[in-house]
Parts: sequence; structure tokens; C-alpha cells
Amino acid sequence: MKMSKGQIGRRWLGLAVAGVALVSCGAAFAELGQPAPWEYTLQEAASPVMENIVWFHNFLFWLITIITLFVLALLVIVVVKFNAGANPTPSRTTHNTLIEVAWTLLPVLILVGIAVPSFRLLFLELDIPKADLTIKATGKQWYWSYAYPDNGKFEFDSLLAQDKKPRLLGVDNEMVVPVNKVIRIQTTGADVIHSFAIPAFGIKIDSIPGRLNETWFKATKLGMFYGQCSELCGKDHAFMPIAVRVVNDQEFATWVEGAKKKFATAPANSFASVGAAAQ
Ligand SMILES: [Cu+2]
Repeated sequence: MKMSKGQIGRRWLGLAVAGVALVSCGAAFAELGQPAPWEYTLQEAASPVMENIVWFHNFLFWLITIITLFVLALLVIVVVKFNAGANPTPSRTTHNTLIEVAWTLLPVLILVGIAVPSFRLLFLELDIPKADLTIKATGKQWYWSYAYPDNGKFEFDSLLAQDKKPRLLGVDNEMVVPVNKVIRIQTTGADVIHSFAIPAFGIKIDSIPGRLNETWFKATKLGMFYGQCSELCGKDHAFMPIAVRVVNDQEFATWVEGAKKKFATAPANSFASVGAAAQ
């Protein structure tokens, strides 16, 4: 099939329009705290760490795009200008000090430019600020248990609720946290390795039996936020979602009072209440 130049031009224009439409729709597909159909961007950030991750991702994306286009341009120049037909008597140059220094130094500078924000992000994630609240998340086959040692030492199980939306993400008992507070998450596995992950908060950390791992987040928006176990942990790995409800301080205090009573009979709390009574 032969195409005229006009046809090729129109085809490229069509592709470009489709591309721009797709990019601009990306925002429309996004939904706070949960995945959305046809979404291909990162989930909307709801914590300082995730905001930094999104920034770093976009920064690298544009850097890679520029480098790729630059290399492509060099290749096209070589192919067009220096093929045997266009350039029958090639130059015999073997060294050019200026170019050699430039192609060594420029990549080094680019890598340093990547390393600085990369390490800054790594320290932000790993250097846990003074926590307002600690929650222990224990991965079990196949559900999560949450303990609130600072708020009355109660612990409860959070299981997938088939009748709740969003599908495969709704749970019976959500983890509840106050907004704009530093939450320290301590996590461990009760049986096999699980992984505690919430995309909108930018956290993902392995829950390993016999080990206590730590991470943190500060939720900056109210609402429901969902994550999933992110380590293949057995047959129901896909059915142990993580649901976090971010509320204001007053609602959190009310929830704590209710939860202390509601979960008082949970088996895990018999040990906690014995501990509390002994104090
Ligand atoms: Cu798991």
C-alpha cells in the first residue's frame, strides 16, 4: 500500500491528537485513594512522600525523553549525512579531545543530577519523623490485623468484605487514622512474608515473620485510601486488601472510644488487656 505524503502527514497528525487526548484523559481516569479503569498514571498523592515520588517520576520521565530524542537525532544525522552515497570519502579523524571530554563529563553531571533528588527521597522515606501515632499491621494468611498500642492497646482483624465497594478492596474493619499526623507503621508477618502497601501514601514495606519493619506516612487528605498485600503470600494473596479511612482529630477520638469497646472481645486483646491491667 502506497501512501502519499499528505496521507502520511494526516496519519501522524491523527496519532498525535490521539496521544494528547489520552494524556489529558489520564487525569480524568484518576481517582483519589484507589485505582480507576484505564488509569495509567500514578495514583493521586495524599502524603508528602508520595508527592516527592510523583515529582521524581516526572523528572526522570522528561530527562529520559530528552536523552532518547537527542540520541535518535544523532543517529538520524549519521544515517542521512554520512552514508556511503552522501559521503563517499570519509574523514580519517580518530580523536577529538573536546568531544571526548564532553561525552564523559555530561553523563556524569546527569547522573549527579539524578542522584541528589534520589537520595533526598530515600532519606525522606527511611528517616521516620517523630510519630504522633503508631499502628502495628500484622499480615496473616489472608487478612491484616491492626493494633493501636498508643490508644488503648486494642487489636482487630480486617477482612475482605465481598459486599462492599470498591470490589476486592472494601473490608469489614478499616484502619482509621487522623489527618495531617505522622503515622508510624510497624509491620510483621504472622505466617509467611506479606507486604504492606498503600500507593496514595507512597509506602510499600515487607511484613516478615520474626522481624519488625517500620515505615511512615502523613495523610494530607481526608477520605478512603486502598492498598493491597504486595508480596505473593499464598492462595488468597489477592483477597487481603488494606483500607485506610482518614478522618479529622475529633472523629478519630470518637472512633478510638468505640473501637476499644467493639474490639474488647477480640481474642488478640485478651493479652493486651492483661498487660494493661498489670500496669
Ligand atoms: Cu499477603
